[in-house]
Amino acid sequence: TLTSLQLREMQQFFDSNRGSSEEAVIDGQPNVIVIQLESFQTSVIDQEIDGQELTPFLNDYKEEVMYFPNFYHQTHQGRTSDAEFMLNTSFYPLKAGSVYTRYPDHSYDSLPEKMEAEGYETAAFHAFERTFWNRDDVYENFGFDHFYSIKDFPEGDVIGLTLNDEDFFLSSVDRMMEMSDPFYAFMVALTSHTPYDFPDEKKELNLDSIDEEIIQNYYHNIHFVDQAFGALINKLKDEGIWDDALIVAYGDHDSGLQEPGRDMAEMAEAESAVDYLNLGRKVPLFMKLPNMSEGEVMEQTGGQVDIAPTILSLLGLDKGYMMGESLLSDDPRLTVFRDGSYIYDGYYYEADLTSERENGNCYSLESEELTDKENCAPMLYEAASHLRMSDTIIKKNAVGQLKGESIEE
Ligand code: GP9
Repeated sequence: TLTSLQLREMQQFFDSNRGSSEEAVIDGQPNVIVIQLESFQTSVIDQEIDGQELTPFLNDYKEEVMYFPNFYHQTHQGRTSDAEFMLNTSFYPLKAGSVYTRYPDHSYDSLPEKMEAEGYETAAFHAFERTFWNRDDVYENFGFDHFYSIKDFPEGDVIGLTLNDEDFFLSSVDRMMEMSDPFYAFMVALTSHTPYDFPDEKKELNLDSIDEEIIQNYYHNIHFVDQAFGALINKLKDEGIWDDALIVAYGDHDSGLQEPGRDMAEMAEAESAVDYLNLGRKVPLFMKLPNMSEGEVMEQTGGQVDIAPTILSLLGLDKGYMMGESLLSDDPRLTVFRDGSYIYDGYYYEADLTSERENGNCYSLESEELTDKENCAPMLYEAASHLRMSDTIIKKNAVGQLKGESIEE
């Protein structure tokens, strides 16, 4: 259990982190569809190789919806499971391992539970083995009503680890149509998973100018997922689900192929620490509000812990015990990475992993130059305390105690 001192500190944090109630709220109860894309980094959006667009569908899609180009993944060793965990709980990943494998039965003020309390039917979709990353237990604990795993999908072409994303997306929509409105559907795509092997007969791009075959294959995967995502959106439109729904799509984490000296870094002309931050940490986020008539580029910075609070704020619901903040509030928000680095108000603090936390470097995001450490100093304590509080709450399974529930010994 939490000590009374911890309880007081955390209650103060959550009270001050409640957010403003002045943000726009959607009328009624829209269906909510969240799509997590595998190893999908922002650098591929609008990227052309020898005149060929990698993501032609998404390049157009961002003109139709809210697009967040300054959005960062906060995953760590748990990779895909960390991204899912942040999406559904708005807590940070652990320093070592994955919450899914270390604490699969712990409870949170989770997105599915909150939505269910409002009358939503909830389902998670992932066309892979049910038990991988302990998803069967974790999803149940999060409060999902259904989990559609590989055994629930018709057979189709396999790319990489499992059923390809296009068949996965289209069959998932068939399942959604059997659910009662309003529903919350959480889809975890998988095609573009490392090591990115891709069938020759499905390759549409000529990427001969890239030396590294694994990077060529990553881009072939991305191009395929882009068109699969397009097929999903077209089906949602055809089936009449699109207009009224709130639809959120984002990348889970980077490709792991962007280190200095490799083709990807060279193509991006990455040099500064900020260039590498952008290449390795930015994942695209798209948000389509009900009856949206035109798109908007949302320049604010944020991270994956902020998605659930944004969804809840749009639905007019209290986020309760979540660490993140709505991306639609005007206040600058703190985006903390698991290694202690963070972004706040135009500055990037890069933690020095070899020595003391205070010895990191402070960069201006705009100029990409190293700046006076004082610019980053205001959030040094705050960033560390976010990670510490999140760890303590996860490990002690303390959300119930924070909510005032009686504690079972
Ligand atoms: C498999 C998938 C693996 O279900 O989640 O993705 P990873 O965590 O390796 O990125």
